Amino acid sequence: MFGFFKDKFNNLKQTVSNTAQILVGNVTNAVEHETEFSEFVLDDMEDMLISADLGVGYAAELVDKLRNQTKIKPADVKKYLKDEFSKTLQNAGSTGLNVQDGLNIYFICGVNGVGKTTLIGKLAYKFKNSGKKVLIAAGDTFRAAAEEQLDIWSKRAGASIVRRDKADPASVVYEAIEKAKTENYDIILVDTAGRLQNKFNLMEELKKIKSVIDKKAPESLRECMLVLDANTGQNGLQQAKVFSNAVNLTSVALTKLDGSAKGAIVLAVAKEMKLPVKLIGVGEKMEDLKEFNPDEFIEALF
Ligand SMILES: Nc1nc2c(ncn2[C@@H]2O[C@H](COP(=O)(O)OP(=O)(O)OP(=O)(O)O)[C@@H](O)[C@H]2O)c(=O)[nH]1
Ligand SMILES: [Mg+2]
Repeated sequence: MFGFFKDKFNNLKQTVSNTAQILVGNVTNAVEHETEFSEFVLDDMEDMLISADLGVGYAAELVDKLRNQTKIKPADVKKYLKDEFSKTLQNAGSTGLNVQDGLNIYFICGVNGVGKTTLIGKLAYKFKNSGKKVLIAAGDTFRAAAEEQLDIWSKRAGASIVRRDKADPASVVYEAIEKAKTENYDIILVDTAGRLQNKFNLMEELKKIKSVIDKKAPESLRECMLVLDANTGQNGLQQAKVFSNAVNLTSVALTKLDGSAKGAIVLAVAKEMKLPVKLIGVGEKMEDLKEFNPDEFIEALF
């Protein structure tokens, strides 16, 4: 795990308190005083898990395991959920952000407005503070204000930027890699567009940018990270599938977790996509980024 994230556990507890209430609190309150897992109780529990945005399949699986068994009692429901959620996060793989010696490239994608550019600004700041030389590649040349926004973030963070108005994003990334290699940068953060004329064009553009990295610096690509807005709930899963087909994702960043009641999407992504959540956005400021820690997340939920 990369050492620049030092957060107080209590903050995370605060951040996920709404999620904890609907995902754990409500289910536990409704179930733990029952004497047995009747069909009525199980149905109720399934509905609550679905409305907490855990996903229909995952909710059904959790409830099915409680049917026709006698070992786990309703009074154990909290511990049961805790164990199941822990297993799901474990099975999704390592959560530490992949950082190595030499050049590290992070490719950041996601639909419009999820918080890609903000995440890049925050990451640039974290890396910069830990003594790294950081270059941002402004791969969103589609939206008019995108590069200015990135410019502001890069200045705030003290990072350099490669931007070319209206240029082909793949050529911007090409140039960034050349610059990083000749000037010994440690980090390239690649911002990408969230919306093009249509989904097909967006995916083709992402593939093209990715292929530049694959050709010019395959050994340096550390993460192909999908950014999801926690508040989109199950829609996020659909997005993950589309992006996964295009660019072979390695991880997820979940933004806007502050105040969201839909943090269960962390578990849904881990379960359905087998992708680890590595970063969480917990506000709009430069410091509001945390490295996701599954154990802490589980403790904060329960
Ligand atoms: N509360 C909160 N707001 C966030 C967080 N991350 C981003 N935002 C806000 O979300 C909005 C969109 O963020 P951007 O970073 O511009 O999103 P984007 O994915 O780059 O958007 P496009 O470039 O249009 O695709 C901004 O108003 C951000 O301040 C977060 O973790 N918490
Ligand atoms: Mg953006």
